[in-house]
Amino acid sequence: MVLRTVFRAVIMGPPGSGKGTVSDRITKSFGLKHISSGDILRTNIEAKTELGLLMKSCIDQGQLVPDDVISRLILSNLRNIEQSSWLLDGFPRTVSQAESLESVCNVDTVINLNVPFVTIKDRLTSRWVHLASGRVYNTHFNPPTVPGIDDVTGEALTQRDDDTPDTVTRRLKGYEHQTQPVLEYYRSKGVLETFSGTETNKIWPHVQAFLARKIPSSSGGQAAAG
Ligand code: G5P
Ligand code: MG
Repeated sequence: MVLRTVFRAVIMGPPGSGKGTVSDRITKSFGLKHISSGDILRTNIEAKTELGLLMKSCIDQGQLVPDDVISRLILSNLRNIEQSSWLLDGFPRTVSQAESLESVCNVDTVINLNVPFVTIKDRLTSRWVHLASGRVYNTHFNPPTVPGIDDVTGEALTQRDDDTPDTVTRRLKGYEHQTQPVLEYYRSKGVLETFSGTETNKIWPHVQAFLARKIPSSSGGQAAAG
């Protein structure tokens, strides 16, 4: 009998904790497919889809979009890659979203980036992004080779509308009230792994070593015989 092995991970942490940065390293090292709820929403806004137009003001104000909308969107993305190993970034963000996810699959591990709020604020106001790919830069931490230009495509970088100081404060408050309970949810299921620190380059080797132990060697990217 041929067994199919897939690995399903979630990455959590406050806004600006480095989820996108660490996700990029995880996908490069382990081949998991990266699904970012924020990137999907921003792509919809950019393309002016009905969903994007409806959700734009919510996101720009630093509020969460409704649970039913985001759950439907993410679960439909997951259905397209159910034979692959994946990493979910930015979802689930409420206990209701975590329950929706659990209704379709179990999560193997939840990586929690525990970065102090004081560290975060400066990072976000100096962030630049390549919208189409979700690639993230920072004028201090990882600047693009040419200022304002994406290293890979040569296209222009932009700043996110929700990276203003006031909106960042609102997003951090929302995280405390709505998302921290999700950490408890996963802790009680025994799948939560927390990595604390103030620098991604110091946190990353621990995440990498943890995943190297955790991920079955046959499960990177595509489902494989196990
Ligand atoms: P997002 O897009 O999921 P957030 O707020 O969760 O947004 P964000 O802002 O994308 O998270 P991140 O991915 O955790 O942050 O961090 P990052 O981009 O990797 O790093 C931040 C910056 O710091 C970058 O410039 C990076 O280069 C730099 N950096 C990284 N490490 C270091 C370091 O060690 N040192 C320094 N100096 N810099 C560093 O969600 C956006 C919105 O979409 C909606 C909500 O409205 C949300 O606010 N949304 C949802 N709503 C409901 N439910 C959901 N599930 C939703 N998902 C998204
Ligand atoms: Mg992100």
